[in-house]
Amino acid sequence: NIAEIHFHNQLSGDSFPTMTEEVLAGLTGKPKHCSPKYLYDQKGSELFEKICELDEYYPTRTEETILIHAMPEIAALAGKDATLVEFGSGASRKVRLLLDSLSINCYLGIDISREFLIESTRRLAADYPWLEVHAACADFTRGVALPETIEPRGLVAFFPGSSIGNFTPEAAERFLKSLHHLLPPGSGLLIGVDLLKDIRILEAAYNDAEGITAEFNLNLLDRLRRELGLCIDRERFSHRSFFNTDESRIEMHLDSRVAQVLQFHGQTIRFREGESIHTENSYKYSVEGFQHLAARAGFASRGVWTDDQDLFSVHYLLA
Ligand code: AVJ
Repeated sequence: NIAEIHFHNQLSGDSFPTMTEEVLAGLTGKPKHCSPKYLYDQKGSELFEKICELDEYYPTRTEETILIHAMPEIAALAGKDATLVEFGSGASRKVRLLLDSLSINCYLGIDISREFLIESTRRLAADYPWLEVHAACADFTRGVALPETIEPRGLVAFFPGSSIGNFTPEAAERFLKSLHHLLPPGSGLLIGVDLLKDIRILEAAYNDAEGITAEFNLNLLDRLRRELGLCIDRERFSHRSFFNTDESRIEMHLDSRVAQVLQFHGQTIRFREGESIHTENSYKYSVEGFQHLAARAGFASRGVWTDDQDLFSVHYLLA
């Protein structure tokens, strides 16, 4: 049972800046930081799937419940014979809910994690034999483009999981503007957005008891060591995440347990004891706050659904 997918490689190895340059700029920056997209190598993508199943990590199951309840309305908004484009498709699990209930001919999954993307979309193609399945390996933080073989008609973009929260509000607005530019008028954007809530619930979701989130964060160091040859020791760092109320975001950091010095491409990188690498932001919004942001990017709200505890929101926006 061989399932065919159409694969598009949009991650060119020599695109500027390269991973080495970006990581070097982050580690020599003040404060030190690293883009969260580098959390998703094969191992990182697998660890993220484990996070999604944790008791403390409410976003995944809450978004799924909301989607199931809202499905009749979403189906009416999406119309017939749609092409579904998923940003950050990961394990392509949530999209199955849409494929089961909407009228979709063609699916394009876009993800930065190549092997993970290919495996997930192959499984999808095997399970939905009538579906035309495309996979594009791309870093959509550098801009969005559709492969030429995708017809830009009846498009529904799907951006689940509150991955939009990784962008600052300004960058989120720029990203949504570029999506708005890409989508022909009448296209939809179905987007999951995590909501502001009790700080204890938020902080527990990023500090799980099993330590999977810590493992996910620390895996970044293993990746930098393996792929870039950076001599960095995970034993010398610890995971920390907390809610920054002023910025309305969860921050994830890797704190240096000791004072240490690293050499990387002719640069000296010094850490004070306790100094951190800021590895992720996860912004939280109110429903209205996100609707305003989307409106500034040119989108009109056609529907918004939440769960009964107001943990998470799903928006249907019209381009
Ligand atoms: C995939 C970016 C939505 O911010 O909740 C989960 C990533 N980081 N636990 C999030 C994440 C730590 C996740 N997003």
